Amino acid sequence: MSQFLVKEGVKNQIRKGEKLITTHCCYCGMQCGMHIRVNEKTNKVVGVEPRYDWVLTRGKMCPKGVTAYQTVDHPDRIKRPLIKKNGQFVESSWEEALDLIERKFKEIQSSCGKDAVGVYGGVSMTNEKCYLVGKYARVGLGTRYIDYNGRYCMSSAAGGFNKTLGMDRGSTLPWTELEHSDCFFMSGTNTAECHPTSIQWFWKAKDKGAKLIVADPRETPTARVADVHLDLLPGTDSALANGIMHLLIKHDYVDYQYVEERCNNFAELKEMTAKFTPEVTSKITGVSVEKILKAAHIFGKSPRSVVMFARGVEQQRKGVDNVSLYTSMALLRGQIGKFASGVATFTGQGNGQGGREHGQKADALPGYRKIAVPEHREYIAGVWGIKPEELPMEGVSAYEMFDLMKNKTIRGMHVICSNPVVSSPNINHVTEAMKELDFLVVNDFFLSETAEFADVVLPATTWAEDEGTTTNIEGRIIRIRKVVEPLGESKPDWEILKLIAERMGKGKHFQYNEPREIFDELRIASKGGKADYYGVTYEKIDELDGMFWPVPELDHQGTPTVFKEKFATDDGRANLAAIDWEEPAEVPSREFPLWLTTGRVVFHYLSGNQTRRVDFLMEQCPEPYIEIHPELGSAYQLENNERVKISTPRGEMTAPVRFTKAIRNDTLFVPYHWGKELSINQLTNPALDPISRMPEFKVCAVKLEKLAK
Ligand SMILES: Nc1nc2c(c(=O)[nH]1)N[C@H]1C(S)=C(S)[C@@H](COP(=O)(O)OP(=O)(O)OC[C@H]3O[C@@H](n4cnc5c(=O)[nH]c(N)nc54)[C@H](O)[C@@H]3O)O[C@H]1N2
Ligand SMILES: Nc1nc2c(c(=O)[nH]1)N[C@H]1C(S)=C(S)[C@@H](COP(=O)(O)OP(=O)(O)OC[C@H]3O[C@@H](n4cnc5c(=O)[nH]c(N)nc54)[C@H](O)[C@@H]3O)O[C@H]1N2
Ligand code: SF4
Ligand SMILES: [Mo]
Repeated sequence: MSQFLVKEGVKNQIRKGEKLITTHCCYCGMQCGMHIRVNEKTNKVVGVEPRYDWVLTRGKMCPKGVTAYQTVDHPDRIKRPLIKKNGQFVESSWEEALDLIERKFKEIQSSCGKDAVGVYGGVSMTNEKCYLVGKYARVGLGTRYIDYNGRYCMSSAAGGFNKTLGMDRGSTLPWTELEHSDCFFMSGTNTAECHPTSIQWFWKAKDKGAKLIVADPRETPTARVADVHLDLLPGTDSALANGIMHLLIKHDYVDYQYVEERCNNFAELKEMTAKFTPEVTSKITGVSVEKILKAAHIFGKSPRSVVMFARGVEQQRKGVDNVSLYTSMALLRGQIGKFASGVATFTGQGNGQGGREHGQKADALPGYRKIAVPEHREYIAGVWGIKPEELPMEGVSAYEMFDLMKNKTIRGMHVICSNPVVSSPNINHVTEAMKELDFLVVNDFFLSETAEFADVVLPATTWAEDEGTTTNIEGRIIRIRKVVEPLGESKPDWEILKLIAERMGKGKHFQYNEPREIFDELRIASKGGKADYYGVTYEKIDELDGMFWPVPELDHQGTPTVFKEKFATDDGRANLAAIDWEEPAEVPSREFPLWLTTGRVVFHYLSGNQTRRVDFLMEQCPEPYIEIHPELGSAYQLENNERVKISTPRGEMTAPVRFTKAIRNDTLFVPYHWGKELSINQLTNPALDPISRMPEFKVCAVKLEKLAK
């Protein structure tokens, strides 16, 4: 076991009879540094200590991070493989579970073709595992159908960054520079609740006079501390960004030299934004003219600004457009590639950045290579020791895989590290699709709502029981250390995939004894790609407090700031976006008169399968609720906390209303961390962005009804 020796100043954090292992949190993209306390006698995880010397988070953690250790030894952990027999899960040996998987996968593939078994991955895993999921699907199973939960998370940011900048690194700058910025323009991010430890950097900057502009239909804890809160209608981001750019041009805030030297399409952008006068923008977005002007002047005057956004703007049918337009705002100001300025999306999951780079996506191969490009196929086939023609072609996106399950194109499925029965839009359809499967395997350490549908559940390890790397919100590759041995008979996902690949006759391509060997292969596979990890080693990560990709050579020190001289597009120039605003896929009607948006609370994580098992977090937030403005509440003759029914054309649920003046009076907000009848995803709209195939989780039309007493 690799114990990272804690540095001098930390010694007083060690208690007698315990050791501290240095690692990072398992949840969000901040990847806060922490030391996990282990009892030396029992070798059990007993607690956590903050890591003050970690460069990004400096000892800060949020309520999820400080309780994450409680999941490692949790009584609900799955300790042995489970096989469903007569509708009940029965513990089995690994041998029996693997025999069954081999038989079923082979049966399905020999009668219906290789593509009849699909893979659904996730990015709460290390880079080593995420990389291997892609290889497992293409080489181990030989299927084209693989996609992952990042499709619901980072795909529109990726689409927008690729279009405008030619490359998708979530942040163009290291966040330790944020304290020197003068202005943050944040849209659709509730960073105070979703990346709480990032706030210290914004406060540091604010203490020096920096300004904060927040666009969100709700006055979130993030918006509450803003200098300007742009309380826009859901689904109107493109109009807002166009409106701000209109004013940047009108008031001469454009960095013309930068635009001239480094950007394409300025004339088209100017023409498109011409009609987005403050009055027109205000009419579409519902934000007052005064606030729009104030925001544009603050942003326009700031020497160093960072445009930041998250799922609020990305989880829309026009998410890629929104990202492209917000990114263009930063380009017009000449900010990208410079100190303490740039553009960033708040990467969601712990390894949301690294996990999207190495081939879990239907159209992608490691290092951001493309599965449709012949030279890319050839290179990766070479690394994997197969012929290029053996490499399957592009499959379909996450939500579209459920359509293929429903129509029996996909008959067997392996879900690894995701809970799509809770986290997908329109889950009534997803549940129906799951029922059509002939055979479902799920890797998880807790029985999730998705695992309940499985024929076989394989006990995976938690993040504390294996080593590897993740890539944080900044694009910094860091180390996750093994803290304790796997509980019971659980195994790390890479080992599970290796065992199944062996059963499928592909064992020679999966000869790994430890994560480091997978990482070494990933380094080669990513070499020469946009997300180049070739020069990264575990030792250099330790030495340098993490490494920012690209790292193209062994003696390279990493790239904290990207696009300093040129962009990653073919001509090296950024593409400004000239894009009109379009309505969301579904807008309020007489029958469904209100807007519905969904998102997160600080106490829970994603589908909730982990955080709903932590008592402290459940005490703080036991169930979903509907945020509603008191004026709207009284128009419906409701009292605070009264249970109501809400419905859309796709489904309905009941939940208590929570009165708050911090939301627009035409919009409802519901957090999505619960399953089955408590899931707001019974109602959400699966309309997909045409480029990113990201569902419109953030906008649909909803009906609210008072329940009969
Ligand atoms: N506590 C907690 N933290 C998390 C997570 C978690 O589950 N819980 N998950 C992690 C992951 S995977 C992710 S992806 C991130 C997500 O992080 P965020 O994107 O910050 O979180 P959300 O709550 O989904 O949405 C952010 C905001 O978008 C607003 N919004 C809704 N509709 C619109 C719109 O049309 N336009 C604009 N501009 N804003 C809109 C919502 O009101 C909400 O406040 O958080 C990460 N961190
Ligand atoms: N309405 C609505 N829906 C949304 C969103 C929204 O804002 N609104 N946001 C979307 C976003 S941004 C995201 S990221 C998705 C996330 O959706 P999911 O991927 O479903 O989220 P998780 O709860 O993280 O699911 C991960 C599962 O894998 C398990 N797990 C964790 N680590 C490991 C591991 O290392 N190995 C294995 N085998 N299992 C592991 C956990 O116990 C859990 O059951 O939800 C999306 N859905
Ligand atoms: S901010 Fe994110 S990484 Fe940090 S402790 Fe909280 S959930 Fe974990
Ligand atoms: Mo996410």
